[in-house]
Amino acid sequence: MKNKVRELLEHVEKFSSQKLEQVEEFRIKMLGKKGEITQLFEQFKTFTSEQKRELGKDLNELKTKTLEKINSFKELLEQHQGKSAADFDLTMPANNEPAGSRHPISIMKNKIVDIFKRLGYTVAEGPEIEDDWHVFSALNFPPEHPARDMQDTFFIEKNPDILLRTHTSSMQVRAMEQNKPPIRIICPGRVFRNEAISARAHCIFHQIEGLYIDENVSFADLKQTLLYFAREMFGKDTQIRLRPSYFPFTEPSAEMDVSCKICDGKGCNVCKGTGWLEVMGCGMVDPNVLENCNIDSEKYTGFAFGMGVERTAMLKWQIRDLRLYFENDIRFLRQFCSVI
Ligand code: 2U9
Repeated sequence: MKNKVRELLEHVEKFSSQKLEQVEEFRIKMLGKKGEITQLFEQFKTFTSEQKRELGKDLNELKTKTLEKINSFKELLEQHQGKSAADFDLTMPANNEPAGSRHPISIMKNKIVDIFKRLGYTVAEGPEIEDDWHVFSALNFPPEHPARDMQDTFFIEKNPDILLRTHTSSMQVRAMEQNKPPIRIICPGRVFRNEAISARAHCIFHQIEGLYIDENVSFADLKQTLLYFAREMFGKDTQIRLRPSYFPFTEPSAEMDVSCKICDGKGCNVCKGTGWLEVMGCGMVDPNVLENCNIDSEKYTGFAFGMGVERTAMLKWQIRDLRLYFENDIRFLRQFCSVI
């Protein structure tokens, strides 16, 4: 009898129906005069006291669960009798499901965008499939320039003029072609590079680049803008430093580091003992780039900067492996429920 009780319990747990008649059929099959459970109770009467002690609890539980199931389905279906699908709000959240949350990359993207919006930047978005001009040539990468090798690009085999953008700078070129200064834009988006997937690299990642072009824009404006960003993002005591660097599209160019929050700049294993963490690249827009986009480089100057969204989130929340973003492990994602 023990096995039979277990088998029926499984059957009850699996039962589901959209029709009242089926629920009634199920009731008769289980609890009717000749129903399965009724018969078990008949059998039960003939058992010894010891057998009754062993099986009584399970049998009662089976009966209770069956009645609960039948009653809950009856109640639900009676409530909805005569209603069509149009009478239900299918967008209502399902009961008892924990609230979802944004992906950490989206949370970080929004945080960065919000900081620059407060400085008067507007968001500009554009195509992921681009052409050579907007990704390379307009940005001062001549055909044989070694800088082109700095980016391992996905080209379309049939037409090497078409490629997946390796940075969102292409969108900024489009904005410069279409608008007159002053231009103050921030360009978030997905970019593609031909890299093997590891803890530190991925062939798809997200960037945010900024561009400010007007009369008299100086390197001091760039530095103050980035200091504001760093303090909004990493805390008001954050220090920044700029180290000389090289990009084909900016001159001079620099890398911006922020002081390590973990050790307060003293040196720890997060900052590899240096006290500093590299956050982004930046520089003054090369006059050739301005001219390529029909902007008078005698009249206007500008600065630009770019950062990886995944990397910024890793620094902010100490995420150790880039692959965590793409694995959809709920134990990782759930940790960002309250961050927004
Ligand atoms: C125009 C002119 C100049 C955008 C810039 C960087 C420096 C930079 C990297 C950061 C990490 C890319 O995601 S990353 O690998 N970017 O260091 N980006 S200046 O400069 C521009 C953009 C548009 C018209």
